Amino acid sequence: MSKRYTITAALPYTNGPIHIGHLAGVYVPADIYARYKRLTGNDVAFICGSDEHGVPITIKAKKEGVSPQEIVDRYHKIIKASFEDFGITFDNYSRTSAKVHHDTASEFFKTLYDKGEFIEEVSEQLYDAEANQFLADRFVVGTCPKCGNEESYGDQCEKCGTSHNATDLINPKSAITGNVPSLKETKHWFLPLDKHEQFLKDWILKGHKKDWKPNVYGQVKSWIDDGLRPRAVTRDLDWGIPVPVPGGEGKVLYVWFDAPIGYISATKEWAARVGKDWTPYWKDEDTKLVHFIGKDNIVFHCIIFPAMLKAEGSYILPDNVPANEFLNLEGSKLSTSKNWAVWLHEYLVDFPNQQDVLRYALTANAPETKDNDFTWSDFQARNNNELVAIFGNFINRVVVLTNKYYEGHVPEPAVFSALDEETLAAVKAYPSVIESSLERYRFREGSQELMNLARLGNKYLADEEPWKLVKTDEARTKTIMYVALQIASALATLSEPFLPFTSAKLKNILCHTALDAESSWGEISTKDVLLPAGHHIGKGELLFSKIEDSEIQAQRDKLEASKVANDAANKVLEPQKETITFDDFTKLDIRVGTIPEAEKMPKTKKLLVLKVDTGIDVRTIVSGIAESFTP
Ligand code: B3M
Ligand code: ZN
Repeated sequence: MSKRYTITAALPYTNGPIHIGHLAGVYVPADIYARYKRLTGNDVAFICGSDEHGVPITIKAKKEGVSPQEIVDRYHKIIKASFEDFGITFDNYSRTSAKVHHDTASEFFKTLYDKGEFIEEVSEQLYDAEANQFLADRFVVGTCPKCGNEESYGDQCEKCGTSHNATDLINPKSAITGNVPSLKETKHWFLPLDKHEQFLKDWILKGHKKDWKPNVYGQVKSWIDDGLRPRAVTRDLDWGIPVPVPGGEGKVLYVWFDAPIGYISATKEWAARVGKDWTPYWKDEDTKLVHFIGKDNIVFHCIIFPAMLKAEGSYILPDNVPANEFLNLEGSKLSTSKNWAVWLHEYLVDFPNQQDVLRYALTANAPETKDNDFTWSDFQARNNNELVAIFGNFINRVVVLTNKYYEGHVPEPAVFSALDEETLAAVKAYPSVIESSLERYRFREGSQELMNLARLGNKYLADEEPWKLVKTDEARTKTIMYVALQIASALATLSEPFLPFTSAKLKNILCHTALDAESSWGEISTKDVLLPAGHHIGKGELLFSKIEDSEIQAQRDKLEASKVANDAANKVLEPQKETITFDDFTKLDIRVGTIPEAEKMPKTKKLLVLKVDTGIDVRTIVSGIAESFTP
């Protein structure tokens, strides 16, 4: 039955390009799900956009000496292009600097304000007097009160995922100056999460959310069990959405207040563009809202945003939040600052048109239930042993033999053997096998089921050996090729969510569009014939090609070079002498001299001969500055 789906993928912070960790954790699974839902006839809004507010962007801008706007403009473009390059089929990729978002977020805040849903309170907040700045979120680092991680941010500890107030940090330090902050009074608006505790308990713990992934359910339960407290949803910062109520001058909305509302504004923007009404996607109880995120975003999507939506009153709540764990790279944590990453735009330079290989390797090894490791050797094995040796090999044989024996026409089958019947029945079952994985957000399993279908085809051909039979039994050969072509056709359709570029190529080779009713997902289980006898297919093209050891080594070398550069940058030299005291220092006679005479040293390019008057004596100094200074 057709249903309406609002599928969101976490809005990436626009302070850098995106890497394989983002793709594996959020965007590939979300895209597989959205494509699958569309293919099975549902009404889908797949929504994302750039998260352009928040401290990470301000910090990056400060570091580069440019405006935050310049940073977000630069990375919004790069990130958007990467998503397009990898076939992520957002219905809308918006940005939180868009007017529609500023309006929507302001309005949302005002509604809660008018309903009396906030606590307005003057309290003491961390302040860096030297930087003349309140220290919120990533502007302050300290020890997490829950897990003891010494590098927790003011609003969230990335190690244990807990969200807290900056004043909860133990030994806080300013990320701007390194100073120990002082406390200064300021007014903010707080969302009383404690007030929503009962609702959250009923909704998540007592409700039907037991089908959420154990990692998500477990984290949420532990936070609720620990007790919830009011959280400030405004900040003393100058980059963000201005607080739209009296007394809010000079303050902005907390980025985690405005960002999830970005899903709503992006839906509005999309609906206006395609001439639809956005409201059912967010307000109709029959709509299924699903948030794809990484595990560090769980608290915001499972506690804070639902509390906001509930307090507002007119919105639906998420049906599921299938958060993934983290992906590591060759045994170490992915890191933007250490350049320990595989950047999507760089990958495509080294492996042009091989988006599906990365999509597949990341899905087959996705960090669904625990942190997982991406290694280049696994990437190579997934390509060479599965995509090339199984999927590609099967398709290649089918297409080449059909062209060779029947000039590209699907042959008329004779009598089906028991194995043929069994094989055709197995093909019919595959859509529901894959669906059952995807419905439970098990994308790894789904990708392996797809590969099993290719395996089935490959084994069928290897066992039946039509290339031998063709000399002796024409009728049997035709039947075998007919069966193999049905498998190929099912693969073309069922691979679309996982391997969209390959699926498009394969549909093109099999001339799917020439079929009366284009073979669709549902028809695979209901129709007896996918490619009818007489249907003409095209010539083959190789779907995948082998990746050589040298290509893999080049990638490892690239990572090794990052490590070397990084180690050099962080190298701490052992002190060669003891540190002197200031008194020792004052014993030095340091003088400013004047230069009464300077001339070029004959027969040299770089040297000037200087007379330097120190006030005590006049010395001659030869200095290598002649290329930059004239005498
Ligand atoms: N920008 C965090 C992140 O990039 C944040 C997600 C927002 S989703 C509303 O990990
Ligand atoms: Zn922690």
